[in-house]
Amino acid sequence: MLDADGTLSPTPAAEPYLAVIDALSDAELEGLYRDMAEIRAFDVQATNLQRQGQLALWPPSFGQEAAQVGSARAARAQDHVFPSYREHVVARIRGVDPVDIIRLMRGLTHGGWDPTDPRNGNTHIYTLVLGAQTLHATGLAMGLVFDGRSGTGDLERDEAVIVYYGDGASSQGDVHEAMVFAASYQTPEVFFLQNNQWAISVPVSTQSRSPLYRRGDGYGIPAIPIDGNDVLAGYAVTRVALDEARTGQGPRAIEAITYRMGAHTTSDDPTKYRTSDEEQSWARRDPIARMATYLRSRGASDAFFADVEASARALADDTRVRTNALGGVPTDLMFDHVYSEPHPLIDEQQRWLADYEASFEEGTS
Ligand SMILES: Cc1ncc(C[n+]2csc(CCOP(=O)(O)OP(=O)(O)O)c2C)c(N)n1
Repeated sequence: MLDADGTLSPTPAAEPYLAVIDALSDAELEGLYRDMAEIRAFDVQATNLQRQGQLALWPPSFGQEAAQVGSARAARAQDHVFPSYREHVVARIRGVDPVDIIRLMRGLTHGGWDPTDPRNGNTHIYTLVLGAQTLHATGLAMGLVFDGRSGTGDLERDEAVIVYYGDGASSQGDVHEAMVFAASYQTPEVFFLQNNQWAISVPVSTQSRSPLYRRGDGYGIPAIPIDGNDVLAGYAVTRVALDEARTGQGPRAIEAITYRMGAHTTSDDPTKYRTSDEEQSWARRDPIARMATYLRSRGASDAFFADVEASARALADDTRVRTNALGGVPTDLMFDHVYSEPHPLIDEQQRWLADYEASFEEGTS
């Protein structure tokens, strides 16, 4: 709907979705921009904190803000969200404290947050095993059908599931099994694929010889490709797909075509496998810049943009301060869940590590 230069010029294929966009107020449209700008500031801060040794690893979401914000804002409060490991703004929109993501990446917790805590908006924990969350999501969606919590015709109450995965993950068997079960049981579920062009160093052309959304056909799952750098498309198409799914029409698939502008994680060096021409051509399609242009054309004020910049900076500052105060990794944690009962070898290793840690001047590494 939104061109790379920020002009609203919907194609004929966008027609059925225009009413969904028209229903958004100015404040809601500005909110989509705010979500994207704030999470980018957070993401840059988290990357810097990793470089300063404050966390072990960081998977940047830089460049994928539109796909994530649009789809997350499209979900209703009662929906269930299954992220992979890069959906920082999805988690934030649902209520997860972004510092809980940092705690996970710092090694302080195994899960990061409690999905059953209502403050976390039914957001399940990050899944680093590629594609596994699609099975978890389908299982939950099947449960919704069995329990009559979906498909009653009440959009405000019926529950649906959205699951995020990547182009690389689409090659995992788990994703295919999840789609077969979803189609068989007509689950109220949206498979939201962010095709960010690269599975670490493997290009999407190696993962699939045909566009990924076309795989939906093979399972009998209606699938739609969208411009993943257009937050309006992400919002409208996901909103419709979730509502179709929750009304008992079965699962839907969306392929958001986007680009990972940063590294895969802070352990990766993308200059080894992609060209700066490619990076620059995608930078010209930046999702945040195009939404800014669109909002300005609708009359958004300088004061609005200044306010977003200030709140983005405040989020980044808060993240830095709270991360620096998180403290060291509790070394017992890694031994706690190896066996369900005490084990002499584990006890010995735990004692060794405690002695080793104590040998440092500060008593901790
Ligand atoms: C089952 C499994 N196999 C391999 C890996 C190693 N691995 C981590 S991320 C990744 C690439 C994932 O690419 P994609 O699904 O496109 O998601 P992106 O990281 O680009 O968002 C791989 C192969 C893993 N985590 N899990």
